[in-house]
Amino acid sequence: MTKLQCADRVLDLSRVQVMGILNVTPDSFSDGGNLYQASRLSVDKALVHAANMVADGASMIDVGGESTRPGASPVGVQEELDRVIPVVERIKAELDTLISVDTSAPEVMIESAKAGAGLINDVRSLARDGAMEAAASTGLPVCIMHMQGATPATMQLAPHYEDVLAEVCDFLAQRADQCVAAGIPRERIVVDPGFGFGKTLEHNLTLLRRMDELEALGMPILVGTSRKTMVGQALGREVGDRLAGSLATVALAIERGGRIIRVHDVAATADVVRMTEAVLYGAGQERV
Ligand code: 7PJ
Repeated sequence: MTKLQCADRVLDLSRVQVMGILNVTPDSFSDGGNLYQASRLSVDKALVHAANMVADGASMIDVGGESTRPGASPVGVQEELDRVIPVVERIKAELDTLISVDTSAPEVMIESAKAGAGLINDVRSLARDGAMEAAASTGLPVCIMHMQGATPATMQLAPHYEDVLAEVCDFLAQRADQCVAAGIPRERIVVDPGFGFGKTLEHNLTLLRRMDELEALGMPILVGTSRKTMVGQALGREVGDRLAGSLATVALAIERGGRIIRVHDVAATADVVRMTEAVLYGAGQERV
């Protein structure tokens, strides 16, 4: 479980790794205008942002072309391909880093793998038609995430659980079994409790408090709390003012077994990761 084989790269999970978020949606890297196009300029900007995150300590870049914010509208496959693939190709050509692709679309999984991606990150846990087969055919590791409700458009309507930890844990265990049955080796599966995906503030806080219970699944845990509404609600902060709150969740998540930390603010997070690991395991020591 300490090493993840990602195409031609190996991710060492004996140390906590930082995943930098690279959104390639119209509101993030467009050149203005209504229709996003993978113009040279926008791909250049995405590359610069990725390079900065790598320099700041990210060991992988998560490229996402679909907005999964609550209530977001769906994106067509061709549009998602047009957003994502040129950026994956550029990062692969110019940066020495692992590329992850945040997608639920089988076509995007397959084309991303051809373009050099090393990890598939699907908030819908490969539930779309053909997604599990597509992911398996790439041979890449996958991150499966818990979400209550079928889609981001509806997930926040009325989240309800009897026991949020048990339900998230059961879901991930079942989904992992299905992945294995579809030909994805268990050693290539990463699990994620899905902070903010069909959960109230109290659900999210409980999930984080008891996240160590997910370690029993025996698969590496990815954590994504960066700038999320749970931080905003707990602190009463707008999205641009959630760094300190997000960092607190990172330290707590690492203590509870988080191995990959998905964030916007890489430099600050990398320091929190190193400091937390130093306290937990001693300076310069590795957890095995
Ligand atoms: C997550 C994600 C997450 C994983 C997003 C946002 C929303 N992938 N993609 N886990 N969140 N694995 O970043 O606010 O929590 S998009």
